[in-house]
Amino acid sequence: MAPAQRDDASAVAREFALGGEVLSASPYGSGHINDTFLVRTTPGSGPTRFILQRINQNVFRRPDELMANVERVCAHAYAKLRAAGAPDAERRTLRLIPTRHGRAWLGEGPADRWRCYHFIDDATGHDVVRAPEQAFAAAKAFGAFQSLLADLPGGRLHETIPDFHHTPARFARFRQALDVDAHGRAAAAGPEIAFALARADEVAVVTDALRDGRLPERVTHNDTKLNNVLLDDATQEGVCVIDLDTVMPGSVLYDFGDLVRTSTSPAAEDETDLSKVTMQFPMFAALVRGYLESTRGFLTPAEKSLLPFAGKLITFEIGLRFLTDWLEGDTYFKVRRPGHNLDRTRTQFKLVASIESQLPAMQALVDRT
Ligand code: ADP
Ligand code: GN1
Ligand code: MG
Repeated sequence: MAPAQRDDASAVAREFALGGEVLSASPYGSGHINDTFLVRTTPGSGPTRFILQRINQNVFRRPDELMANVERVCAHAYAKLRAAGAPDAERRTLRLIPTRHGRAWLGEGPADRWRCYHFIDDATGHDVVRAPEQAFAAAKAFGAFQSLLADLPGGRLHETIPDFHHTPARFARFRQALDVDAHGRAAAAGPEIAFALARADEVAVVTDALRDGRLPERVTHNDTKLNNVLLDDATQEGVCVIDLDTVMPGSVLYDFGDLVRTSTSPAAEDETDLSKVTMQFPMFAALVRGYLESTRGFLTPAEKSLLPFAGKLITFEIGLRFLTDWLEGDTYFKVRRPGHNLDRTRTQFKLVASIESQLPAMQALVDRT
């Protein structure tokens, strides 16, 4: 996808019912998928900051289904929070700003799809975890989000990316990319490829259990990295879960697993000094406490027991996806330097190794909680 131009984004922002005049639209955030802009307006009847996003249609092939999901999820979450008397429901869930023509999003046919959200003030999405309190807050917020959507009316959500967390399918795609080696890159990733191949027999644990009914399907977020929940700048409390593009049927283990991947290591996802990458046990303990606090009412014993393994599985799966994208020529994730996806792979696999060495202790903690 061509990088979005600022001028484009300002012009697009004027298509939405923002209340004031658009002053600027600047690239914003560190997401790997969509083009995100912070829009500023003159004071009108309401707020002066908004988030404008162009949906990545290379990744999301059915953007109208995606937006239909987002619309339903936002409406349900907001209605429930208000009904529960939450004093700050406006900050606790994303809300779509309609277009000037009263539509929930902009674009149709082959055109780009754009949407606009209220800006959540005084809260931040962190790329790296700094304190157990942040891990606790993030896990509690994602658990509460699952709880909020447990009674979503209107039938099953669309699968915005089929088999998104089907680890065996991800593994098969990796094998295929390795066989083809279209860019002659496999030779440079010998240790990473060997690491992946050595773990082939563990990839189906969760998908098999879902298929056999040993684990329930639920509405899950599926992209619970730490920077996809905004934490209050003053209190570090979880304020708002964002990035709703992959909210769809899934397993809670996908969500908890990605929290372990992104909220236990003190190193960035693309850190090149691997000595910094480690699964910090106090962060894991905080994740477990936070997550169980908001999910105790519905989590089954089978789900709870697999929480530690899920951390390993999802970290491995995302590492596998980075490695596959590297082998396929960097067509999926945004990259900012040569070898970026390979660096990300190494970080994920180092973290997998760290989790593996602590898995018995992680399991013991969960089992006695
Ligand atoms: P991507 O799918 O590319 O990750 P996100 O939806 O996560 O895109 O948005 C990118 C970044 O923009 C987030 O990490 C967050 O910092 C910021 N952001 C997104 N929505 C909002 C919002 N409503 N209010 C404030 N910041 C937001
Ligand atoms: C992407 O959209 P973003 O940057 O929050 C990706 C996730 C990966 C993550 C790795 C739709 O998340 O699946 O885990 O990068 N999202 C999609 O950082 O593929
Ligand atoms: Mg994001």
